[in-house]
Amino acid sequence: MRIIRTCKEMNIKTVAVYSTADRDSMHTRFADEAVCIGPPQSKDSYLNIPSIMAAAEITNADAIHPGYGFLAENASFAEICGEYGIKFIGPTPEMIRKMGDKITAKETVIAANVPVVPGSKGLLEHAEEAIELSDKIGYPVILKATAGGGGKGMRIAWNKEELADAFNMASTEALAAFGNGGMYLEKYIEEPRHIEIQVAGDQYGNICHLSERDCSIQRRHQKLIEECPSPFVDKKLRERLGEAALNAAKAINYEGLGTVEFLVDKHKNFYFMEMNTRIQVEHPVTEEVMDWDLVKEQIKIAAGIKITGKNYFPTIHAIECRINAEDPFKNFMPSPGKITFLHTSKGHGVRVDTHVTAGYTIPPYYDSMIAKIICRANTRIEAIDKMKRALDEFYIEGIKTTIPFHKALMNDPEFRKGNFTTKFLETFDFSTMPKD
Ligand code: MV4
Repeated sequence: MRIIRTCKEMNIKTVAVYSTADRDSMHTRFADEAVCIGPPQSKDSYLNIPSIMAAAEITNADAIHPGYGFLAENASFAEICGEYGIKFIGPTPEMIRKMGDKITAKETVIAANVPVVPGSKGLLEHAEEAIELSDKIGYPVILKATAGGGGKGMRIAWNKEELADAFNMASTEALAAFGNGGMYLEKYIEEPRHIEIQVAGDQYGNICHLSERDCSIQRRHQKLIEECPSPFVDKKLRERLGEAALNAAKAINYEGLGTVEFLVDKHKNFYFMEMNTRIQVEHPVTEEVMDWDLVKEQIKIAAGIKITGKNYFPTIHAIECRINAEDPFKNFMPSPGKITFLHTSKGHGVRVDTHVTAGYTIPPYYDSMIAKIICRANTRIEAIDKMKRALDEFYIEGIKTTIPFHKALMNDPEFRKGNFTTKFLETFDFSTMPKD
């Protein structure tokens, strides 16, 4: 829906691809054409490259926008598009590869003077090497599986005694889980914030940043709330983060929209975490603050149009709540099913991005996110209070959603003050969620 909206505004014809489970999804109706690419299982449809290329061939597609899941950061897919003479709307396969591998990405940004967490250069050979290194960088340290990601295959060691066992157990678990037991080690940053910088680069070396998004409110490494600007970032830190993000992007001559993610500690030290070579779910908070259409920018860059290259700083505030088909009263258990009534929030400063309608059945096969509510206002508190009203106005029947959780969050005194880190939900009082 998000890509089709912008294409229509640019007078570009669109083809929607869908699995048999998504036959009734709004995007199949909204696109100019729709092609079924397979059964519900992602590996047979949305990850089925031959099927997707066949859909592009029979519709004579000039370009493919990969969205932000599935194949969006798959370098081979980007390569195959090139072989078919179809423009992949995003960076080159080389850029995707460089930032896709955590160790290579770190080496690349270290060479560009971007701060990274102190730790091992590459993979650790054995526990003794981990102990020797940790004596130098100091405890606590965190062991990370090179084949892990999104929080999987991470283990913290608070002292030397713990480290040896931690290393052997983490490596065994990683081998079992990912088929690769390779581990690396970093200084553990306690109670970090997750703050990311939006960057945009064209085909001519012009590159700019559009300031930060604070994505610290996460549950099991799933972002739930994002906002721009971050209540923790002052003007100086914003400039330093922006410069570091541009240095990381320039190091690979980045083309397209991308996001450089940082860990930020309580002393405002920041460390490169990873770079995402795609547009992100939370891009609307930047769009609402900067009044940019980031998908339009992606398409213009892909078409060889230049960008200005100047940086953008926020003067107003935007916040996004991800609405998932999950029951927050049952430990966020998935709640697929048929939506029997739907009224989405409207009014000044409220945007709802969704593909669902009344009568639509949420399939159990994919990510549980069904809508994003984004609110924009002059100040953070006004944006939060507008979000409270928008959450109150969002009527949906037939499935459970995380709306009660978001209502409680918008009322939480610490959240309202901007006092939160990635650990916030570990101590959040879920009993404050309204039952209605
Ligand atoms: C860390 C860290 C603290 N210190 N690395 C989690 C998933 C992956 N993106 C990296 N993660 C972390 N790496 C060091 N050296 C804490 C986390 C982390 C985290 C980071 C961002 C957002 C949410 C998080 C939740 C738990 C742990």
